[in-house]
Amino acid sequence: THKRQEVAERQSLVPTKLLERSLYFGSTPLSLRKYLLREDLSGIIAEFKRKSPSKGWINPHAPVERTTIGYMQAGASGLSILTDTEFFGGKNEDLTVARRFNFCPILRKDFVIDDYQILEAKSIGADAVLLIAAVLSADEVKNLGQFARSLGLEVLLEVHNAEELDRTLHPDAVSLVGVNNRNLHDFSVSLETSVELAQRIPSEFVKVTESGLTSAADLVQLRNVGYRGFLMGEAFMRHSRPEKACAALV
Ligand code: IGP
Repeated sequence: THKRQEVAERQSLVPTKLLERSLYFGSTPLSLRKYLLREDLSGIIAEFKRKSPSKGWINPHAPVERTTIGYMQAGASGLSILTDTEFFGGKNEDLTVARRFNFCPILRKDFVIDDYQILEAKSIGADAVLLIAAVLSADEVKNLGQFARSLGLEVLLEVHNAEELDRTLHPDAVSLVGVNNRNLHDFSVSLETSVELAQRIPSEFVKVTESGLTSAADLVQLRNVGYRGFLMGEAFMRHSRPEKACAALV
């Protein structure tokens, strides 16, 4: 509900010319799928996350530019930038800053419930958006996903279980499937979630495993069951120099 309110407020403030006025209008987004499949990169989607509902403040001070440039130089395949302020302490400007300094694909990480947020994602320079099955109906995933793809953005569909996957996976709307290892109700983390769901995801979708990844052994284990994308936040952000933690793992 806080998102509904936020979107309604911003929609009335921002002119309908949002996209036409953007630096990124007409630019072709980078393909996260392709970057994840490249053999010369790690497959890591390195996340910039200042705080979270489960952990509170993780790193309020790391600068976006140095951190994201460092992530990219370490060999990350892409960046995930939280733009939600209330729960994650992020803002759109974090993404525009990351965009200005980096040439790898950027995922806008937010609670997307409205077309407006997708236009906004494109206008601030994102290449991909996240759609969370737990908070969307099948029709919403389809409509939001098709709208995103009409703008050239890729869609990462996040699921927690087989029910969400079977209910929302729509081939025209989704390019990548992310399995979130973090249980939304009690915040517990189990990589088994990704292991169990791997075979259920059709091979045309690039598989991404999300949350709770900490070691190279975790990545090897999940690569062996088919994952090509590894979304990691806290393991990097809990260090004062997150980009160094990323470089150490890659
Ligand atoms: C990263 P972790 O455990 O490495 O910090 O997790 C990412 O998966 C997590 O931030 C995340 C998230 C989300 C955040 C996954 N899905 C949806 C906000 C909204």
